[in-house]
Amino acid sequence: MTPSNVQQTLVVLKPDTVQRRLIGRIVDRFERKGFKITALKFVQLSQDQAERMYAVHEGKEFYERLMRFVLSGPVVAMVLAGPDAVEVVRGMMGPTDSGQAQPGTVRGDFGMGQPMNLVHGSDSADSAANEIAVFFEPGEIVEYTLDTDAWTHGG
Ligand code: IDP
Ligand code: MG
Repeated sequence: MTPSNVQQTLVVLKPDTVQRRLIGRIVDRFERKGFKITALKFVQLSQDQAERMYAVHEGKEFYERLMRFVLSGPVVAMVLAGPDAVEVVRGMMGPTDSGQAQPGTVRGDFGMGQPMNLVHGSDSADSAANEIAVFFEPGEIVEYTLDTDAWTHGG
């Protein structure tokens, strides 16, 4: 078995997911894929958290609209662990514009555009570390073993 590059990544189920009652369906996809949930919370973002999460987009033409959207209702934030988690989660999400996303991806199956594209996933290991810190204290990340680890990634 090849050695696995186990990473942690931040996933946020955005306000449209919560309002459309799709939380369970989307979490289910990540669980079935084999990811391990190491932290999870249901939260209304503060302005400060939203600004930190989307700092790289400040000044872009869609920034104000994006802020209004992510602050419009509660979200689910979670940390997922697994081999190449950043890249694999991004693949499962699909491209930013849900209208262009392929069937089989979260955005392709449930979305029609942007900014309402259901899910956020970190785009690099560095972003993941910064974004996880926006939502979770280090003590809220739970390290544990699943009996199925060996069956999902040769643990
Ligand atoms: P990503 O979520 O696929 O990583 P980013 O480019 O990081 O996409 O943009 C962050 C979020 O901002 C997107 O998920 C989407 O909600 C929103 N967004 C990005 N580009 C546009 C746009 O051109 N129009 C409207 N909203 C956008
Ligand atoms: Mg992004």
